[in-house]
Parts: sequence; structure tokens; C-alpha cells
Amino acid sequence: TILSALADGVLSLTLNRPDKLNAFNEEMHLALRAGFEQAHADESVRAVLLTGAGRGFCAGQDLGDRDPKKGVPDLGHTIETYYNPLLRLIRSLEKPVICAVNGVAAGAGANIAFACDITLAASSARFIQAFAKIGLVPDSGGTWSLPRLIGEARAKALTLTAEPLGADTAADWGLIWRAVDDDKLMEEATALATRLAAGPTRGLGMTKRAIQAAATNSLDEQLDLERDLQREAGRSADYAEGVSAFLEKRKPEFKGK
Ligand code: LHQ
Repeated sequence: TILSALADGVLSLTLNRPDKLNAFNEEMHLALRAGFEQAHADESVRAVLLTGAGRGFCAGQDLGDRDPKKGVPDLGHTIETYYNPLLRLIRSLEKPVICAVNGVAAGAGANIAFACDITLAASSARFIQAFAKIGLVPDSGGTWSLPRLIGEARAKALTLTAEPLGADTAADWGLIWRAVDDDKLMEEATALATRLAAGPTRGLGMTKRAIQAAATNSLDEQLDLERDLQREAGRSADYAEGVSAFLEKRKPEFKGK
């Protein structure tokens, strides 16, 4: 259910249930989680590229698993067991996570894309906060990320109406980084992930941590955090290499340390 490949420091994780537009069943949840756990543990992974197989990116939870006739479900348990751990793994990974949205992203599928660090989407892709259509509440961090990324007015309209949002508008609004011609998406996303994987991984990881911390920190707390992280970054081998390379007018060779 997940295709996993490591090349040039990039761990590519491809959601692979194309017949169901890559909707999540338990097996896919566990396999995706294992992929992000590998990204945390394996030093040779220096960036992650998340995408979907077939014509969709991810249609959220597999509703075929959710027949209401089988009794009243505990969706809180599903969220706590599967979606929340995944979101925490993506946000706490101190390496860049690039998302290439190759087609429709609905429900949790959309909000997982918004949780990644840099999200590109095929121009034909669309994002749907599908939860309202089935009486649910946005999950996978959507109620946190949407108002932060696009403001309350747009966040409420998207989630209350469940109207699809095209990739170009999503990019104009700052919900994603960029919309790309369909046939260029994977080429661009792979090039970006490969470039970042060759970067100063510790510095990039701490940059991610600092930007995320700003959501809850005061300016004073953030200035203290920047001081602490800069102290740590200044001790990294990649900083020494970056400065040497600059002074010697050559390209740096970062090792991610
Ligand atoms: C699917 C799905 C799907 C199963 C397409 N499941 N088969 C958390 C906790 C616990 C429970 C509930 O949820 C959550 C979080 C959530 O994610 S809630 C939101 C769940 N997702 C949705 O409500 C989206 C449902 N899907 C759709 O609205 C459409 O499929 C979209 C708009 C994504 C795509 O539309 P189309 O391009 O017209 O494709 P399609 O509808 O024809 O789908 C293609 C196939 O994929 C089809 O199967 P079939 O056998 O008829 O070819 C669909 O049944 C299947 N599929 N989404 N979530």
C-alpha cells in the first residue's frame, strides 16, 4: 500500500491504493507510519517526498471500512491511533518533507498535504475539505493549519462548504508552495527534494522547528529560540563547510551533520 524508495538521500513514499484514490485503510496507515519512522531513524534519509500513485493523491479515510450499519463507531480512536501520530511524525521530523499532490486530495488527504513542509501540486489537482459532506469535522491538523495558512474567513468557507479548491488558487492563497504543470510535477518535486537532501540537514531541520514554534511563541521566546538554535547550528560541520566553501568560491559539500 506504500511504495518506498531511497535515492540520493530522498526517501520517496508513494501512497499506493490507486483504485481507491489512495484512501487510507489500516494497512496503508501502518506502512506510511513505518516510512516516516524510518525517516526519523535513518541518517542517510535527508528529505522525504510524499506523493500518490495513479490519478489521485489521497481521498482521506477509506469509507468502505466505515459501514455505519455496523454500530456507532469511535472515530476518536481512529484519529488517536492513526492520524494524530502521522501528523506528529511529519511535523517533528527535522528534515524537509516535500509533498507532490498529483491529483485530488480530499478530507485527511488534503490536510496531510498541508502539514508537509513544501507542497507542490499538479495544476489539475484539487483540494476538498470533504468532512462536512459526511457530518465530520476536519482532522489531520486542518483546523490548526488552515486558519494559519489562509486566515479564518477562507478556512471557514472551505471547511463549511466542502467546495473544491483548485491548485492554482491554493498556491495564490499560500496554502501550498506552487502549482506546477501536470507533466512537470514529479520532475520538479524530485529535483527539489534532491536539492534539499544535499543541504545542511541539521540547519534545515532546526529552521523547520523554529518556524513551527513561532505559531505558539511570543517574540521574546522566539528570539531566545533563535539564539539557542543558532548556537547549535554554528557548531555543525555543515556550517564550517558552508563558510569554507563560500570563502574558497566553490560549491559546499554538506554531509547533513
Ligand atoms: C473511495 C474513497 C474513500 C473509499 C474515493 N473511501 N473509496 C477520519 C476518521 C475516521 C473516519 C472518517 O474519516 C476520517 C478522515 C477523513 O478523511 S473524512 C473524509 C473521507 N473522504 C471523503 O469523504 C472523500 C470521498 N471521495 C470523494 O468525495 C470522491 O471520490 C473524490 C472527490 C475524492 C474524487 O471524485 P472522483 O474523481 O469523481 O472519483 P470517484 O468518486 O469516482 O472515486 C474513484 C474510486 O475511488 C471509486 O471507486 P469505484 O469502485 O466506484 O471506482 C470511489 O468509491 C473510490 N473512493 N474516495 N474515501
